Amino acid sequence: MKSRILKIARLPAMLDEQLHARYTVIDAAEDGRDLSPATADIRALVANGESTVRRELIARLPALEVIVVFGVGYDGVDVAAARERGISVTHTPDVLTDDVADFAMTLLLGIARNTRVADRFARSGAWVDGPFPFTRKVSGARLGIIGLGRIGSAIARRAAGFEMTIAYTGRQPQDVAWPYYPSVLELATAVDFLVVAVGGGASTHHLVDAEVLAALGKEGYLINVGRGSVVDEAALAQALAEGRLAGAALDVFENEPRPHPGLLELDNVLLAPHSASGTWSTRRAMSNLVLANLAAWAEGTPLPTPVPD
Ligand code: NAP
Ligand code: 8YV
Repeated sequence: MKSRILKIARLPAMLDEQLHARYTVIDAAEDGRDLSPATADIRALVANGESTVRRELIARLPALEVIVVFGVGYDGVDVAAARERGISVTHTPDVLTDDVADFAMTLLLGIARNTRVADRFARSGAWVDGPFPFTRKVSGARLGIIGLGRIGSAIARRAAGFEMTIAYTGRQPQDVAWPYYPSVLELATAVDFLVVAVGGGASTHHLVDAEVLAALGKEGYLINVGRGSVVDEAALAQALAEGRLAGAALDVFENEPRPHPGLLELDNVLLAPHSASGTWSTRRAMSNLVLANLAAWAEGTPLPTPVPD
């Protein structure tokens, strides 16, 4: 008999098909709030990077053994509550690193060179009346990275190809040649482009606040491919609208799928719908890793990619 698994995330069709072929899949809303009472025998839960798996949901699943996240970020999962019950949590590190780093550079180049507005300008006929306004050179500029992990390091390697000067912050210095700044504020003061590559959760909430944006200054740019919760989005919208920041390019938002309304009409903003890892090959690799973690759980073998302790 197929195991019954609970799915609380929208997943790619290629993964959905495989899940349905191998398991009996119970679909619930993104945070499990429309869960039917028939949950006593559910032993596996599939979520994604945006899902919230709170203590209350875990408590409603008395037989739960594993939470499998389609995504590397698992800040929505109450890992402490899972651990208390001996429930394993897995995620999909590494396979998406290249795409997210590529996309961070896409956003950085796009906002600096104003490609969104340039496209509109070329299409609209405005070009007939004169040339496009000058933009900001990227090569050789100063880049600051918040979170020099898998993705942050991949961004740094790409930026080195643009001869950018690289610096970073995190909870502690790493064994790299790039200079370490002990705080986001000090890093923001020293760079032209500040990239968020850190995950969400209480310890990173609003690391980029009004003070950091002021330190980045009116010539500075913010890029966020980490989590929306890391940036005070209202403060960001205000700084951009008042010309106290040159621009921002964002893939993630505090209240997805609804970016702060103050960002929507601004030309010095480039927005993407949390799509940094959204290529066919990466989503296939993430799907395969989800299936591999579920298969290992079902067979009682070691899980390929558990979240770190
Ligand atoms: P990772 O390798 O664990 O890197 C996270 C980095 O953040 C580490 O270098 C860590 O360094 C630093 N960090 C952790 N807590 C911190 C804190 N409180 N203050 C400052 N720095 C802190 O993870 P990854 O694979 O690079 O992924 C990073 C994040 O990217 C994910 O968690 C996810 O939120 C996001 N992401 C977004 C997308 C997207 O579609 N936009 C896709 C994938 C991932 P220290 O431990 O030295 O502090
Ligand atoms: C995905 C992500 O978009 O891996 C993460 O943490 O945020 C992204 O890769 C997401 O998990 C899929 O919904």
